[in-house]
Amino acid sequence: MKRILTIQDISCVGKCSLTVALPIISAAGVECAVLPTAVLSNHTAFPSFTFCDLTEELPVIEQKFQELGFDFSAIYTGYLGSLRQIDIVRSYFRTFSSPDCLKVIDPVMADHGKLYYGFTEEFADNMCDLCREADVILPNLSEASFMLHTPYLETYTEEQIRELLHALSELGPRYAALTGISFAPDEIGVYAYDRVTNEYHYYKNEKLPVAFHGTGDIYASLFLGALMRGHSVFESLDIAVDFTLLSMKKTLADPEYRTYGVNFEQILGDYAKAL
Ligand code: PXL
Repeated sequence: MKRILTIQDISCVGKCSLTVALPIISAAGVECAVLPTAVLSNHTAFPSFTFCDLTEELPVIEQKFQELGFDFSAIYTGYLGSLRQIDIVRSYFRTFSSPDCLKVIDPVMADHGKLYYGFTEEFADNMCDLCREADVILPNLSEASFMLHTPYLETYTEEQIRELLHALSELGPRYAALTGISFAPDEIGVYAYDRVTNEYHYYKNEKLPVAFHGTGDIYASLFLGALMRGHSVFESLDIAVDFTLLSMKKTLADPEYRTYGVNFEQILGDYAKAL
């Protein structure tokens, strides 16, 4: 059984980051080791939250992992809270790097052209630097534009998306995948580029008229689970599109649904079977 390490915060309430990654990657039949970067009472889309920073513990844990000889088939990072945490993740990448350890970065920091609360352009530049060391990066269009210093595109052509992907892959990662790409009002999907084969890949499905918090984390976790189970990068991106949509549909069908969480639990059985 493969073991991956995911590095992100844990928010006690509000499904995102570790509370999403752990169940999804486990459902994929892959061991999910966790490195919590901070404990929040709830994610930051709620009106207020508490925050306990665990930064100083991360190098201590790194040293212990090294001493005990742990290795990982992938390191997957999501929401990181500070410049120092980016540096620490870089150190983890280097400490545990091997040709068999895939580095996957979801550079969580922005959406709809705006940085999330607490993030700065300096953070975006540092995250961009970290992305140079990854094998796969999964930004949305906002994150890509902050990292590349290009204007945020509300509407775009396929050519513009390909140019962005090319620029992202020039940073270093073999695969760059832009999430949330839509060329028609009723469809949305992922557009990806493989720098080595020079292949582009677009996969879309239905676009629902609602946005839920945490879907990016669900998407990245579904992707990694599929990848670790032996699907190709492009196949895994497609599987993640389909099951993210399915989990959003399950949420909408729930009379008590809240926009700050997705009922991904209800698709885990089918996801496991599909892998
Ligand atoms: O979904 C990304 C995410 C992760 N963790 C925390 C967040 C967010 C997005 O806002 O607030 C704490």
